Amino acid sequence: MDAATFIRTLREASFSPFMGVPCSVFTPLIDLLAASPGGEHYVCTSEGEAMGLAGGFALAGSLPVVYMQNDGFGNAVNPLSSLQLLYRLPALLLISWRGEPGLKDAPQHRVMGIALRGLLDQLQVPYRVLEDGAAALDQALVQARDHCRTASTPFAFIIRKGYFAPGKKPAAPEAGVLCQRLDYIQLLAAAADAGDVLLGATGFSGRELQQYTLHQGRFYMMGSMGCLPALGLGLAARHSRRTVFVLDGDGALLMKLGSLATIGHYRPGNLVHVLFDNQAYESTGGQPSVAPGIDFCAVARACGYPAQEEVSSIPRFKELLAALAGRAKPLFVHVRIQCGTPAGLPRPEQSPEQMRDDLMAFLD
Ligand SMILES: Cc1ncc(C[n+]2csc(CCOP(=O)(O)OP(=O)(O)O)c2C)c(N)n1
Repeated sequence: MDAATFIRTLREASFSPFMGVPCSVFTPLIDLLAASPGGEHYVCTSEGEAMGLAGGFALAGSLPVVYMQNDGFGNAVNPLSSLQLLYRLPALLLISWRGEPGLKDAPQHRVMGIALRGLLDQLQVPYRVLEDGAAALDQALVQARDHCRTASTPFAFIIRKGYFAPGKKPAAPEAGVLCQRLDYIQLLAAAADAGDVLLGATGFSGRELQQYTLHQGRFYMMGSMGCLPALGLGLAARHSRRTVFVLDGDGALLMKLGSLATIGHYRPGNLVHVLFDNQAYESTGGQPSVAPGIDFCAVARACGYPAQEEVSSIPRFKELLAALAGRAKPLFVHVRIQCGTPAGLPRPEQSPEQMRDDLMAFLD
């Protein structure tokens, strides 16, 4: 399906505006939405927030469209159950079907890939798995609009990988003066003590950490987007003699920005929170995040981190690493990077259980 036709058909059927959190399945759709200034489109920090936003539009008489990965459907369930279904507020949910049974996908999608339809059934949200072609879309839209108008609650389209035909990629921003994430990750892995723990978030931080460093105490948290700082806090509390490094992305941190408040409150004296800020959801196709303009160090400071650092060059990062032992912690490091990861960055060969076992053996 061509994304432009899809958007036009939804709008003609009165569904708009669009909002959500990216999944690579929606890249052609989001690229187009982002490129058309006239069409209302909201990039949200979490799927739950997108549902709240959709609730506002529904109260104002619109039929909003919320796109999300099925992994993010978990975040949407709370407002879905106690906002949309409680107050009877309609919406069209576009849910990607990662981990579709029988198809190969990354391990973090396995459970939700199986559970998605059952969860929708349990919540009494009617859905259709969208088949290819304009006729199938027209039919599904008639059903969705009837449901939204009569029942006044959400209807879901489940969207398979490859449903949207690849679109024209937006022009890449000019290579700037900023470095890429991997330059920093390799320096950090080389500077860390052998006993330190390096945790990488969902997205490219975790994948690069896993693929391109040999540090023994490393862990790639491949799903549960936004939960890494909290996981780091738990580990840091139990391993106070090790420094725990949390390698975060702007999209992941924004999804659970409240972690800054929790860490700032409990103040683990052995945690270093490194944010790789490329102002984009790079690993799902480079869609822009709402990071531009956010002073993350100021947020961390206001949340109680006793120390913060802005970094936008390698020499500055090296200085920081050399002085790390003497710095107050939790330390927040905002590293400004440009998008870019080695071509063909593979997914890890180890299973999630293997990664868990490796880390636990290291910590033992
Ligand atoms: C709850 C949830 N929503 C959406 C996704 C899909 N997803 C995986 S990685 C990612 C982007 C992460 O962005 P960022 O933290 O900025 O890291 P980057 O991709 O730039 O390395 C998204 C949206 C997900 N895994 N989980």
